Amino acid sequence: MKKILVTGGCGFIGSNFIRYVLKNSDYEIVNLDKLTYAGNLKNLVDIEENSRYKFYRGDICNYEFVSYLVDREKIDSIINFAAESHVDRSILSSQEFIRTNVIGTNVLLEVARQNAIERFVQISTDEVYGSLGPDGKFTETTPLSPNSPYSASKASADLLVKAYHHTYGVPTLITRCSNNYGPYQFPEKLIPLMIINALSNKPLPVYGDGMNVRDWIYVEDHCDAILKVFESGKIGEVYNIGAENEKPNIEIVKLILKELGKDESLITFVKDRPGHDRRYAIDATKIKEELNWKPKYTFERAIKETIAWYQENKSWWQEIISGEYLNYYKKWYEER
Ligand code: NAD
Ligand code: TDX
Repeated sequence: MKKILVTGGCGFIGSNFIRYVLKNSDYEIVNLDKLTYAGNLKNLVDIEENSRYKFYRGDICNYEFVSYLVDREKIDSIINFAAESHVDRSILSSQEFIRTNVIGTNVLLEVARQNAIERFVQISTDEVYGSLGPDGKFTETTPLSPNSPYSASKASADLLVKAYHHTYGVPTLITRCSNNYGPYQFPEKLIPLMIINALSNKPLPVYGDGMNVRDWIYVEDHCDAILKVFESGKIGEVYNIGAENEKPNIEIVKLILKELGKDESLITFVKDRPGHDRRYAIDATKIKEELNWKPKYTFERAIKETIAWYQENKSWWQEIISGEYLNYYKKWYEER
């Protein structure tokens, strides 16, 4: 049985991925997570007793610890989800983004090189390609042109991954996915933030004119695509992942309000995000044709399920939106 080191497995996508892999394969999973503000052990309570799962608290920037762990657990492959992931936080302060996203990835690559790891999958993002005008989509050959400290740190990590493959032959793969939504997403991100504010009858803060476009994919479809890339992707390659579902932000916000039976007067247009990318759109032809992947969920179905999940799991998010989250919310939405 192969053993995969999943980093950042207590975050949104990582926890969904671990659950998905335990259900749909027979791999063993070792989860390494620092438990930053975004990491939450409650995201995986239902599987913590699973005999194919083990958790370690630790930092991917800690070379000695990662080295020890990979050796001790006899890890075969690494899938790196661990990151600082929120664009707005990277605008307030970028240091942690460079540390975890760049230095942390470098540590993992070094350990992979020294331990002859069989496959190294880097979970990147469509944001490394920058911003699109009204037409066209990102393909795997679109030049990297990141615009935020977050996306610049992710693009830097991608370049290191490429260099470690080219120079040392580390067997790497990179995935670049569009915006995810689904259960366990931290409420700083658009969809959970709007659901939670609507449920709490608080203003829904829309940046700029609300016409920035994002391309949305249900998290389980993303997890399924990552597993396909992990198992069948060609070493050294990049795979875009997306579900052809572009929507202006304001449309998403109105849909959430409608679904919850709340009034559109809750919408508040607020100061724009500096350097706000206008549009993202993913061309996923390569993964569809080469790896026979396609999304299983329609947006109409999955957004309803997501809204219902937040309605049914109030205690999960109520615990989160106290403390650190309140400080961040105040700093970003009220003091800027
Ligand atoms: P998240 O912020 O919800 O989770 C990140 C996790 O990484 C947390 O559990 C955190 O504790 C952990 N972590 C942070 N720094 C660490 C460190 N130094 N060492 C060990 N663990 C650390 O993020 P997410 O939304 O689940 O994103 C996961 C990955 O997917 C990221 O690499 C992100 O760039 C990428 N991605 C996200 C999206 C999206 O829409 N959310 C889209 C495309 C790509
Ligand atoms: O309060 C808000 N108001 C608002 O109008 C927030 C939080 C966001 N927005 C807008 C900004 C974006 O146009 O909604 C859009 C989506 O914002 P985020 O949820 O912050 O996502 P985005 O910046 O697009 O980045 C996401 O997708 C790519 C993830 O956070 C990244 O980790 C991933 O790489």
